[in-house]
Amino acid sequence: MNPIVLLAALLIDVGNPNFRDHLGYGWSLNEHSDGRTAAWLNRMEADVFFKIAKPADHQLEIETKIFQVKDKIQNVGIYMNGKFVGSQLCKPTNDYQTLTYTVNAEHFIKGRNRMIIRVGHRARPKGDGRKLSLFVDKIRLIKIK
Ligand SMILES: [Ca+2]
Repeated sequence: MNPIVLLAALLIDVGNPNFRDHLGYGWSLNEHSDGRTAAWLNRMEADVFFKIAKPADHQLEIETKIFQVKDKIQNVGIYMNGKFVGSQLCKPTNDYQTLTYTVNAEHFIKGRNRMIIRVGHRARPKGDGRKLSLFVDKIRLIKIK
């Protein structure tokens, strides 16, 4: 675990080997692309682990590019410590986008937290053996109050 704490924000730089301990089940390998470090989700859900000293309301931001599945709008749901937080529909774009969620204090626990990112769709790109959905660059948790 190697979180950078800045202004009460927790940043997980996905794709950077120094942050790999934050990622559990559901992630493909670390990659470099578009001048960024990132990793694909290659399952329907993926685990993210992080530590919090004291539960508080946070804004969660996931900076990601999606693998577009024909005729489908990607839907991304978040579970924190087993409790459903919310879901967002992704914009159908090949650019990076930031998905934001409000996570209330009661969703967190003091110490090690487990977040699950759950996707609605994944698909196999041509020439790639994996079934992909989100290419995640950064995950931020920003304290609201
Ligand atoms: Ca990154």
